[in-house]
Amino acid sequence: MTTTERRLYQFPLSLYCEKTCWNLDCKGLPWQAVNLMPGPHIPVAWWLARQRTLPILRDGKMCIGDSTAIALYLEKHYPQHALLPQDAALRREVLALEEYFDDIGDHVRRSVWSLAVDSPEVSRIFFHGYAAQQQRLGELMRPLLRLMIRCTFDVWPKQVEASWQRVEDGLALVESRLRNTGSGYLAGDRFTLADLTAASMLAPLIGPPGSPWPDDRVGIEPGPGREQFRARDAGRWILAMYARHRQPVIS
Ligand SMILES: N[C@@H](CCC(=O)N[C@@H](CS)C(=O)NCC(=O)O)C(=O)O
Repeated sequence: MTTTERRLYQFPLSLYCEKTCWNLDCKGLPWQAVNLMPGPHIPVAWWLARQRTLPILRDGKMCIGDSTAIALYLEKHYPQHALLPQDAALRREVLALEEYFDDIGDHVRRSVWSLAVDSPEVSRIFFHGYAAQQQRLGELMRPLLRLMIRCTFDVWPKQVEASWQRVEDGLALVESRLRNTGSGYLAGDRFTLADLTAASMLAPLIGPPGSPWPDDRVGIEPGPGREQFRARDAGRWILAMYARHRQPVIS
């Protein structure tokens, strides 16, 4: 299948879209990104997959929405470079971790947007990766963009405070799993969907090279916040997962 037959409808800065990009690259599958504008994406997403959120993968005649459903679809139809173990108990463990970290992604997104939503750079950060014309439009709709980010991701003080706690819980779970397995991976002794999900969901906190959020790309100075996350075991592990496993696999 060619890239034009496999398309990923996405927001370039979205952590759930990054999870699916990584998943496709891991499988060595060629694909093409279609970057949608927030707002106008809604009728397109509904038309494609009867849902509101991205990512949505179009694979030939199939349209699959939701990064977890996409991961399961890819595992079934493209078993090469398997991300789910054969062993039933280990597979359940991986799927449970995937579900947990998928949920943590929501809290990471709220927490990091709370730091960037009022920045004068907000539209440049959000529209990085879009065509020049879309970027200009994004600049014009800056106040609307801020409101959309706050309302869509619930970026309000009480929710943000609770989310930072959940982010801390997620980082602590990575650290305790690594101590338990001793293998450098969250479950078993090799890279699985659990590692891919945890690393991509937590990566916006530290911006590893190869992710959509390195310092120079989102325009955040490497300040004490990111340095603090990078210095702890979970942060070092996320950087290692990106360095070791984020390259496209040539099949
Ligand atoms: N659980 C979903 C979450 C997807 C999601 O929240 N996507 C966000 C972008 S990060 C989105 O499309 N938001 C737009 C909206 O809600 O209108 C998944 O794994 O795909």
